[in-house]
Amino acid sequence: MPDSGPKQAPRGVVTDNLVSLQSFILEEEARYPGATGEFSWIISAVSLAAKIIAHKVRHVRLQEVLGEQGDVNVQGEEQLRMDVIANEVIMRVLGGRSSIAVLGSEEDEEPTILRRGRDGGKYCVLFDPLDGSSNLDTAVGVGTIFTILRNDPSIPGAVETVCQPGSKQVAAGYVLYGSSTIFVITTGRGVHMFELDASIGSFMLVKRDMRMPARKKVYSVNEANADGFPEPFRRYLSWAHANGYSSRYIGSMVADVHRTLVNGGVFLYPPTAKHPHGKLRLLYEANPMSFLVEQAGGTSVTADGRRTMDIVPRELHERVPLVMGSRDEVAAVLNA
Ligand code: P6P
Repeated sequence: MPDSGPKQAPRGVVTDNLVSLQSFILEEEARYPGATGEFSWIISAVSLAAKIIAHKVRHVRLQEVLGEQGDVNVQGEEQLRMDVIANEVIMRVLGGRSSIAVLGSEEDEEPTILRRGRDGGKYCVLFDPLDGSSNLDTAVGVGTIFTILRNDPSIPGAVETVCQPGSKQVAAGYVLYGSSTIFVITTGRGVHMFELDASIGSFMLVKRDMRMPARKKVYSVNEANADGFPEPFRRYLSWAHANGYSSRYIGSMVADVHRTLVNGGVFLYPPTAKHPHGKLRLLYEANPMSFLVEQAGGTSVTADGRRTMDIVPRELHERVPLVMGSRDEVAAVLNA
């Protein structure tokens, strides 16, 4: 009798197993015999920070942490109390992980050196602690974006160490504090989505190997800036209007990119009059999102069509114009 294909599990054996983020990362780690568990510890720390931030985000009014901090951050933006709180949570949780050499945050002008390579600092972690936080007062989804790079002990300066092209990322992901708390991550082997089950305090796997549709007639851009877009982007918008596209824009990158990752479409932040080099930051916004988008079958380029993850950063807070999303939709922007 020829093999009838995959063996059916014996009766009574559950096959759609419950997998937590913790067990998923350990499962991934087991694929690498030489793995020391240090990388898994970092993901575990990001997960812990995300749970703490999620709780605070969901009670900003009751805990009276809405509103401005009264300072301006390195970006020249009004710092919100929750920006500072989220930043401190991540710094305090990740700071305790012995395998981290450097931490870089959107909120801090300079990176923080925790330990040298010779003292065990194998990785660098960059993050935007609370992206889109200006939306908190209207209870719109906000997020945390992170990326993990290898530390190169031969490079003396912290900034030079973290200024690596996106293609060097070891892992990247985001947490969306939306109608549910979603953790999305890639370690270079596909994109996987987890949802926080607050009743047990665990992120549970809800989607392995997310794949973006190649096409979806949705574009996501702040059209109020259109007059300042370079001509090709204005041409694209006219083409999209004439070809039945819908527009979806939340103004919170994690929410806009998550929708694009799940449903397909294209997310753009072109050069504008106010931000001629784009508004989004290359190292801790564009690169991690580009890693996820590419791993899900999409593409991510800058305004001149270069692959985002090939750009060699020159500084920690470098900005870049961005076009990312479904493969054919990005091509439609570039060919407009
Ligand atoms: P605009 C939030 O401030 C942010 O950095 C991203 O989350 C978002 O995609 C973008 O800026 C929105 O910018 O100019 O459209 O308000």
